[in-house]
Amino acid sequence: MAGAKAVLVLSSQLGADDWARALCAADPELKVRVWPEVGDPGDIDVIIAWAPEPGQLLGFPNLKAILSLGAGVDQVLGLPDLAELAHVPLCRTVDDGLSLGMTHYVLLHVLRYHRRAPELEAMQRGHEWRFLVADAAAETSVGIMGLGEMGGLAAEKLVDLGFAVRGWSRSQKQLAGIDCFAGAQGLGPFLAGTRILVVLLPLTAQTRDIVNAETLGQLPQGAYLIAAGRGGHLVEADVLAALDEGQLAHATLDVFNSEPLPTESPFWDHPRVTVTPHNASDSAPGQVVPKLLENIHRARAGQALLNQVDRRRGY
Ligand code: NDP
Ligand code: OXD
Repeated sequence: MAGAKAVLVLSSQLGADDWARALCAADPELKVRVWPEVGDPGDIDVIIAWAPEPGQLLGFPNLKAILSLGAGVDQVLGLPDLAELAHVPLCRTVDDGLSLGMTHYVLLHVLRYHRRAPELEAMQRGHEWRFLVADAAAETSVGIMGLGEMGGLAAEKLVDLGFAVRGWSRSQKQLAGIDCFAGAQGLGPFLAGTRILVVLLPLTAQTRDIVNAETLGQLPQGAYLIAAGRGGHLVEADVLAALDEGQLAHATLDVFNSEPLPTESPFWDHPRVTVTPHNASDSAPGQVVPKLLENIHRARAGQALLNQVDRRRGY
């Protein structure tokens, strides 16, 4: 296979041709193929993918690495193919631009709730002039589930803006200005003091369905939900019930059980739901390609890869 090594890009959702072009522009020597033009499967030593279809990762005898275009890898880890590929490392995307984009999304929607934008918009629709003020930021508690690349930066920026920030993670953290909670025993106390809940967890066996009647019921009444991790975190019927009962005042949802969100979903027309189309943040090829190239070189040189996923942990 010497001399014939090639990278295969497969992503129907994320513009595989654009990624292939960006890779070739950054490294003109690199041989890049785009699914389904695979050529000789024996040439393919690295696959770059977002959400492969079952079977798409199989049949490449010289595969050395799978590089995910997502920060989350549940859409790859969920494939039955992975059992046969236990020897092939899987890496995810970690990118400052992606974290910053997510931070903008979180700030946009936290500020929207903090400054009572939904009420102000309703007042405008009703031609109602009433002096409506926000609480002090220090009295508005924002709780972030997941203090990793996404949640960590968003939490830091919310602290800078004066909010009372708390975070929940798997392992205990000590972060300046943030009230940190961890593990199953930390979840209840974390939720009890959270007015605006931001979900930025990876989707794993432990976090699936974590936003449910029981956890929502532990928030103070009239809390807000901002969900931008994965749709599998949400028990959607419980979110709707919490909205209808007033346990949740409003929800901003970027991720759903089924995407694209089905046209018949009650979320579309719910007066207290903001729907965004899984666009909270995005990786720009220009920023991510150098990291993909670094991992391709490392895989070919037999070196440790960057941002390798711990498959047992699920993220
Ligand atoms: P990281 O792996 O950097 O961080 C994950 C965080 O979640 C860590 O703090 C981790 O804890 C915590 N966590 C994981 N499992 C548990 C658990 N069982 N209990 C408590 N905490 C847990 O991921 P990122 O921040 O890079 O990304 C998070 C997710 O955001 C992605 O998996 C993806 O699903 C989603 N995403 C969504 C986008 C969108 O546009 N909507 C864009 C990009 C990402 P610990 O620190 O202890 O390991
Ligand atoms: C990601 C995403 O995981 O865009 O990167 O959701």
